[in-house]
Amino acid sequence: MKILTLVGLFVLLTTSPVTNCIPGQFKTQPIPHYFPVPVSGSNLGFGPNFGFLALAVIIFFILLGSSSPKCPSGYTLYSTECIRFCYKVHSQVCKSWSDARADCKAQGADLLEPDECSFPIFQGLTFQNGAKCADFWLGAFRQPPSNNYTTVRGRMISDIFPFWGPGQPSRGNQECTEIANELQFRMNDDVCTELAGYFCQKFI
Ligand SMILES: [Ca+2]
Repeated sequence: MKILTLVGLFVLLTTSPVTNCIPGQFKTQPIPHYFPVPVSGSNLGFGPNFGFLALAVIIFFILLGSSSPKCPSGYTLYSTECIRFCYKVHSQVCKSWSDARADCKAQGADLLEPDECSFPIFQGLTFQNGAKCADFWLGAFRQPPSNNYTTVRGRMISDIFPFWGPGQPSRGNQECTEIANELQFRMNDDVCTELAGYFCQKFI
């Protein structure tokens, strides 16, 4: 739609009537001159139109550059001063962490990476409306024997990460991270083969 508007603007501006291009002697439609005006007697008729053509081109590229990318179908934009991405909540079919990640990847996304910028998305989160999964996998895990949790993009998550739930991470045989309903949607580590919903994240 924006492209059609721009094309219309382009056509309108570049086909506007040509007047005598002598300053102070406009007869029908005074048009400001942004380029030198042909001298009297040699009016070639391109002075004002050429100016508007250049202006239309400039406006076109300004609007083109300011157009924002859109999220894929089914995804919602999350945009703050801190971070910008698209996400999709899967709450109807509960999967293991590996299967959940595979599904996100099949959509050209990955499990949502927990960090200080993205975690506020879970504030006030409620899944009372038909969600079949209580907890939701996140894009962070550890690979034993390492005790360190890292995100799917390789960022370390320390034990003092402020969004861990009380007493977490508890480790043991728990190697994958989730948003835990019973922890008021704070982060928990859990057994990766447990079934949970998941958040897919796609950066744009
Ligand atoms: Ca735990």
